[in-house]
Amino acid sequence: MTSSPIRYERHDNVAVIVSDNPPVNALGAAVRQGLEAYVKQAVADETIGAIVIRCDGKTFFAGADITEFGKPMQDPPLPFLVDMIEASTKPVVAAIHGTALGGGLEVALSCHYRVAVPSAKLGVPEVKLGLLPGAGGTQRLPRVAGVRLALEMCATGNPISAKRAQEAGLVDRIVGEDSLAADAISYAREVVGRPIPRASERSVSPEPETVEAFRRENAKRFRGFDAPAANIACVEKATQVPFEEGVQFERQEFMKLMMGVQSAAQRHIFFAERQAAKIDDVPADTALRPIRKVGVIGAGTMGGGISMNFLSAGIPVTIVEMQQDALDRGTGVMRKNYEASAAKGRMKPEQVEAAMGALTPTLNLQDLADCDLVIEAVYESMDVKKEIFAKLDGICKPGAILASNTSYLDIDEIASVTKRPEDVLGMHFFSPANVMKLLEVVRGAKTAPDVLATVMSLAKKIGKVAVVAGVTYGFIGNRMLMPRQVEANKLLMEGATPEQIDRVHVAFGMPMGPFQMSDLAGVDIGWHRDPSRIENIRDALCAEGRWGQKKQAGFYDYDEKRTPSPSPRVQQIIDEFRAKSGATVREVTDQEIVERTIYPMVNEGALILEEGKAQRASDIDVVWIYGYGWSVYRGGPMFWAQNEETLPKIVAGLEKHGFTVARTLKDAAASGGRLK
Ligand code: 3H9
Repeated sequence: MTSSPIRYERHDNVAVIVSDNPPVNALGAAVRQGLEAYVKQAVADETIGAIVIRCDGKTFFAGADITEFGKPMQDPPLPFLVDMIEASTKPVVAAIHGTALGGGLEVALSCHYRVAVPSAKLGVPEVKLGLLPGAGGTQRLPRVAGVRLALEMCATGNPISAKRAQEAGLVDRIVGEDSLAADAISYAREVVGRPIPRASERSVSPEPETVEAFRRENAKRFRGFDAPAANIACVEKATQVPFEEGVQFERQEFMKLMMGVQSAAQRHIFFAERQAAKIDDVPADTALRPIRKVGVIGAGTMGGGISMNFLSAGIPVTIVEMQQDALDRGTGVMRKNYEASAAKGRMKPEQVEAAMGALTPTLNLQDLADCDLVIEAVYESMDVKKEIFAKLDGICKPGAILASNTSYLDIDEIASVTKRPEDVLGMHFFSPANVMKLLEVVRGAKTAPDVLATVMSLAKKIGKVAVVAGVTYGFIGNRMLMPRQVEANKLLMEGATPEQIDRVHVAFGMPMGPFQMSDLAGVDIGWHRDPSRIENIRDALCAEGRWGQKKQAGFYDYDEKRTPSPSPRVQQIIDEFRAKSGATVREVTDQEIVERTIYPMVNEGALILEEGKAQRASDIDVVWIYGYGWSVYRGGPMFWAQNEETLPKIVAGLEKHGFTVARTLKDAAASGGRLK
C-alpha cells in the first residue's frame, strides 16, 4: 500500500496506525481502506496487545470527506469501519489533537479509550452541514457523554474542549501537548489485558424530560432548519431502543437529510465560504504586507466596531476623531461592549484590559504615520472622504494600505486623490462591525494584488468571511438590496402593508423584512433632510420624525422595549399616497411579494456577475448569508435560484412583472445552464 495515507508502526506490543492525509485528515476512501486493513492486521498479530490510532499534521480526523458526498460511496463505508474498530479484540486508543470532528469523533467513539492534548476540540458539526452524525455518533455519544451533552453537541454542532470532554467521560486522559504520540502508547500499554469497554454496549438512561426541555429551549434557535430536529430525534431514540435499532434509525434519518435541499445548501456554503477567500488572478503564495498596527478614522458605531475586531485579535489600533467628546464617547462604547462580553463569560476581565490597553485614542491624524493599514470610517460623503485620503497620502508611511469603509461609494474616485492608488481599496464592514462576519473587500481598478491578498488574509485573522467585490454602487450586497427596496415600496402603493411584506420575508427565512430592516438601520439614512420636500412615503415618515427604532417610531410603532406593532399613522400616510397617486388598490398575494422582491435580487446578482463585480455566484451567496442573515438552509440567493426555485421559473416571474431580465440569467434558464 505504497501511496496509502495510512501507515503502520510497531512499538513493542503496541501497534500505532497513523493517518497522514492533509489538510485535515478527512476520512476519504483511501483513509478508510488503510484503517480497515491495519486494524485487521493488528488484531490478527498475536504479539500485539493494544492499538493506537492517531493522525499526523494539524488535526485528528476532521470528519468524513465532504467532497465524496453525493457520489457512490467506496468501501468500506464509515459506519462499517467504526463497528469493526469497536469489535476489535485488542483495546484501541484514539490519540486526539486538533479537532476530532464528525466522523472523526465517531471513529474516536468506536475506540475503547480516548486520550487528548489540552488544546484539542471534540465535536459533531454535521448539523451545520444539514446532516447528523451518520456513523453511530448519535447512539454512542449519549452512552458515553450523557444525554444532555449529546443533545447539545449534535443539535448545535459546537465543539467542546478536551477538559469538558474529560469531565463528561468522553476523554479518558489529558496528555502532554507535545507528547501525544508517546503518551498514547504508554496509555495503551496500561490497558492491555483489561476488559474492553465498548460504547455500544453501555446503557443509557431514558430521559424524556431532558429531551423535551432541550427541544423547548431551542425551538426558536432552530427555526426553519430540518437537521437539528433529526439530531434530537436520533439522540432520543438512543434512550429508547437497543443500539442496533437506534443505528438503523440514525441511518434512515441521515439519508433523508443527505437527499434534501437543505443539506445541499449548507454544504454549498461550507465550500463557498472557503472558495471566497481565493482571488482568481492572484496566486495563493503572494507575499503579504505585514500588518502590525491599524489606524481607524472615526470613533462612531462603525469605527468603534471595526477597531474592536483588531484589538480582539491582538493588533494595536490608533483611533482618530475630530472632537474630544466624540472620541471619549466612542472609546466608552467600546469598553462597554467588551465589558458586556466579559459579563456573559465570553471574555476574561484581563482580556478586556488587554484589548483596551492596545487602543490609542487621538485627535491628531498625524498619529497614523506608523500604521500599516488605515481604515476610514466617517460618514458617506465623497468630498469628506477625498479630503481625508488626500491628507492620509501625505501622512502615511510608504506601503501602508489605505482603506475606506464606504458602503456605496466609488473606491477609484477616492483613490484618485492619492499618489498611491495601488495601496487603496474598500473594506466594507457590516453593522455591528464587531459581530457581523461579512467583509466586502472592494478592489479598485489600480489596487495592487499584494494589497488585496494582505487584506483578504487579515480578514480571516480577525474572524471575518471576506468576499472580493468590484467597484459598483453598493458593491454586491447593498446593490442587490436596492431593487428589493424599490419593489417593496411600490407594493405598499398597490395594496400590501409593511407587515405583510416583512412577514413574507421572515417566512422565507430572512431574519427580518425590508421595513423592519429600515427601522433598525434608521429610516432617515440617506434622507435629504428637508421636511418640506415630501415626495414619497419614506419622506413623509422622516418629516414626522419617524426615523425608526431609535425614535420608537418608523414603519412600525415601538414600545420602550422596542417591540413593534403595526402603526395606524403609517397606514394613514400610505393611504394618503395611494389616494394621491390614483392607483387602484388591490390584494397583493404573498407569492407576488416573493416574485417582485426576491426574484429581482437574483436578477441583480446575475448582472453583477456579468459585469465582473463578483468573482463567482457562490461569493454572492456568502455575502447574503454572512452580511444579511439569508438562511443558510436556503444556500444564498444564487443557490436558491438555481437549485430550489429554478431559473426558468424566476425568468418567467420577472418577465410577468415587466422586469428587464439579465442576459446571462435568460440564457442559463433557456439552456439549462448555471450562473458561474
Ligand atoms: C461527517 O463526518 C459525516 C459522518 O458523520 C457520517 C458519514 C457516514 N472534507 O476550513 P479550512 C477542506 S460530515 C473535505 O480552511 P481550518 C476545506 O475545504 C463532516 N474537505 O481549515 C479546505 O480546502 P481548500 C463533519 C474538507 O484550519 C481545507 O480542508 N466535519 C473537510 O480553518 C482547509 O479547511 C466537518 O464538518 C472535510 N470534512 O479549519 C468539519 N474539512 O484548502 C469541517 C475541511 O481547498 N471542517 N476540508 O479550501 C472544518 O470545520 C474545518 O475545516 C477545520 C479546519 C476546523 C477542520
